[in-house]
Amino acid sequence: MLRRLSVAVAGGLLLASAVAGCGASDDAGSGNSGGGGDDKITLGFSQVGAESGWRTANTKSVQDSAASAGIDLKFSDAQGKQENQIKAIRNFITQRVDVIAFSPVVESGWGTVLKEAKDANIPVILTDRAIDDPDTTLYKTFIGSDFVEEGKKAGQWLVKEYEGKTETVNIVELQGSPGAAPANDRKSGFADVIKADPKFKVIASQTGQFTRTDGKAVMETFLKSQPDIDVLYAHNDDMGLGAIEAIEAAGKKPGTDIKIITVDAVKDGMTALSENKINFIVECSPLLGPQLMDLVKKAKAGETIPQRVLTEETTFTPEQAKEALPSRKY
Ligand code: GZL
Repeated sequence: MLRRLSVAVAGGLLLASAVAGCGASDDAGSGNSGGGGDDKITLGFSQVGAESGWRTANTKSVQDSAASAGIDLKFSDAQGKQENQIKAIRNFITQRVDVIAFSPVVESGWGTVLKEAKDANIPVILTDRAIDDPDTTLYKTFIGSDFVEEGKKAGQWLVKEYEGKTETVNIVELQGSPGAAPANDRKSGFADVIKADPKFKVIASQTGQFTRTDGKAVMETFLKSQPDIDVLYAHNDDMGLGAIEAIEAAGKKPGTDIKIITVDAVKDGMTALSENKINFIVECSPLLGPQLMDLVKKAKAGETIPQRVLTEETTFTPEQAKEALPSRKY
């Protein structure tokens, strides 16, 4: 599904909707294009890891877009560890890359290494996830979703789904990886909306590390310890898909016996949604590559960049998933 690239700048905020599939070129961008010529921009990129379908699609978008933009990409996979990201950023500084971009695996603990990048006069761009450091001069911009809004959209769907009902709604929650901005914010956004009605009760909430394996294991424990679960809210599709396996193994019907809300809208999640095994998905686009490369060029050229580039996303019901699936790029 193609959405027009709409750009509106207001108070340093650039609103750009991810144009699904447009920027991520189809050629198999190799990513590491080796040492660039003099005028070629070199970008050091530290990725969280490869924990989910979303992350895989995000990595492809960054690598393909760098290749299409003629940017020399030095790509590092942190395997989910902050210390690996800090090491990678220090290596990028030593290598004197032109720009550093990264998706912070957790919100805290970045001040020291980003100060080193700033002292080395290397611009830094945050992609996908934000940090909680109050010093916003440590990075040029943050391009990514509003995770609080995503949590609110999930809560709003639930409120609507149970409108007029009075009986208690028992909710279990699979949180993303501890300390990650999407985990913190999707939890708070959802809680903010459902707190308006005391019938909604979160009876269990635990991290599933954004992975299918952990999502399945934690859902198994929920099913054993909670006799009456009405709803699962999973902070990403992958944990929701793992939970579906556990729910089916327990002889229950996902999407019917236990309603499921997830976030991301990757292909496997959308397929489960189209089969009514998931009831509602809040989209979080991984296709940040094209906009990131534009920002990298602007940062290198010393141009003014909005402090926040917000990616615009939508939501999907089973019917909408059926329509969107054929053209889904990830
Ligand atoms: C969100 C991203 C999250 C996805 C997960 O922008 O950081 O991390 O929702 C991924 O699937 O693991």
